[in-house]
Amino acid sequence: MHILILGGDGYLGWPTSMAFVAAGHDVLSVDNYTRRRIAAETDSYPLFENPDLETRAQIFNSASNWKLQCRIGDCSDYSFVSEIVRDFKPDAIVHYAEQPSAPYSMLSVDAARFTLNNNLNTTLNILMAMKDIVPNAHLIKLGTMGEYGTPNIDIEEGWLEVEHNGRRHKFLYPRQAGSLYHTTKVLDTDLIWFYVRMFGLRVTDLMQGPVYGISTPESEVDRKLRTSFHYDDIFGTVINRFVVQAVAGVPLTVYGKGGQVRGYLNLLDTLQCIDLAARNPAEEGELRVFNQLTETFSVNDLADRVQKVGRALGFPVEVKSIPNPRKEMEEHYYNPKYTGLLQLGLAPHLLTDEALAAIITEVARCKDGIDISRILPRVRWN
Ligand code: USQ
Repeated sequence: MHILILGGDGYLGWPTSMAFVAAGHDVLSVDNYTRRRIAAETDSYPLFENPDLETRAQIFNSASNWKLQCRIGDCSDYSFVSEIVRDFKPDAIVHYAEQPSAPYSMLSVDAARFTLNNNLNTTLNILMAMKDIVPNAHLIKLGTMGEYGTPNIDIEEGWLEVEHNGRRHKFLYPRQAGSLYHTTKVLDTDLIWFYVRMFGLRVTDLMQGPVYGISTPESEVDRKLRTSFHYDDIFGTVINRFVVQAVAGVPLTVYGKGGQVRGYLNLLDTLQCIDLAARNPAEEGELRVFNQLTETFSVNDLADRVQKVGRALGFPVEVKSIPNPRKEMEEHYYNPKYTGLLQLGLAPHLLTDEALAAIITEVARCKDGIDISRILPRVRWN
């Protein structure tokens, strides 16, 4: 397949680009280094340096017989998106090209406006380019479990059958996000559903939970091919942050009561899910939604596990609740369904003690790169 990856320099975009090339596809990976710019602006550097996309592609290509192509450009600019879609003629488009940080989106009016403009314009440009140039292509869009929020009923996979006054209709499952970033994903979903209804596009929306992990098979070849691993409050996701805190001797930063439950998955499983979606495209005129997670944990569960495994490895891990910088429920019902990807063949890598120990050990090798001034939260919702 011709696979276009938008946001190819990111935590998920880079390993996805390598994995698709290694599986034999023609891949064009596109980025404009927005995450690198925001990271520099907010003093949020990753644990180890990552060469830029073009350099990493060169390293990857010269270490193998593969050819990962890349382009640097801004997907919120329609002339750029239409040009690459016209030239490359993708069969599948993987859309990661969004500002992905909830805390950044809550930092200031400028950060909020950038998040809204960038994320919505990029999604619109992709849909317009698909409609006008490659109407049969399959869009694989990264949504987020955070679109649903934490409702007091079971979370279905994307859709809800409603009975009202004796009649039934299927609607998009209600969404109520907890940050402006998550809200842009809700708005994306409405935009996508409109284009699917009007123009018969094929779309898979992957409602992903927080991802953890560093290495993937393709990054084993050269350490410079590892993905960007953030542990700061802006770009670091909670498990990756806890692992770094455990290694650095900083008490694990449980926000508030720690009863916040989310659905998590290993980076390796993100790659599996994207591959499964690409090999099993949505039908023409279908918005197919999968909840992309493999298990659920509360923040307290995660802290207990990292503490237990970290201590067994010789790190004196402590856990400390700190005031929650976010506005979110700290004790709540949470029961998401996530059978769709399993039915397509997903074989989960669960957060076992061994898996956690491997990540802690890998981070410990980079201990000198940890700057503990980047750990405590700097952005408050209120
Ligand atoms: N949390 C802590 N301590 C920390 C960091 C986070 O208690 O040091 C808590 C948060 O308050 C939240 C939970 O852990 O309740 C998850 O936080 P997170 O920072 O790992 O995830 P989040 O900000 O929600 O965003 C991440 C990705 C985002 C993706 C989302 C999936 O950055 O791109 O969409 O995970 S989900 O969380 O399901 O919405």
